[in-house]
Amino acid sequence: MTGYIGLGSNVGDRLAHLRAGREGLGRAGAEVTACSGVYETAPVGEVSRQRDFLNACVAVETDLGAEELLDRCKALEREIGRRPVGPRHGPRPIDLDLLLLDDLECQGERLTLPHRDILTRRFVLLPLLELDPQLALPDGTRLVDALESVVDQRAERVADL
Ligand code: PH2
Ligand code: MG
Ligand code: MG
Repeated sequence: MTGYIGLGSNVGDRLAHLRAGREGLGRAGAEVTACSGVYETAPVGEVSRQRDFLNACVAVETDLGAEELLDRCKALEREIGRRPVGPRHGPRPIDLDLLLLDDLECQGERLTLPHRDILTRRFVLLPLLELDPQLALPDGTRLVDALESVVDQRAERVADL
């Protein structure tokens, strides 16, 4: 299966955390086949007074099922130093979000695919479109068409992953 995973960090050495995430995914059974650049982005969500994030996305090939891939992402987040406390949308050393997995659609307590925030977050759209400018959701919605509604969200490419 082909998947897309979003990486984010706004605590400590943000770039090192993203790179640890990218490297850890390979060891966890999700072979990284392409990496976007790294974007510095304004925080989106309930906690607005926090440090800017670094965000990126990777494409992966995996034989894991969606739940197993999610479990391994959570384990990797803990390995890189994330503790399961703190406010929703608050600061975190690493966030690994499963965005898309083939054309899978599911809605559960732990996992929703496609990720519910793909179309409303510039820090997700820009790196995903770098990986595939034609990318669309399973229902056919093209990601490029969502860009104009999020132009007010600050995001600047600052590094390679
Ligand atoms: N993640 C959040 C909440 N807000 N804002 C930016 N810019 N980047 C993120 O990765 C991010 C966020 C919750 O996961
Ligand atoms: Mg997130
Ligand atoms: Mg998350």
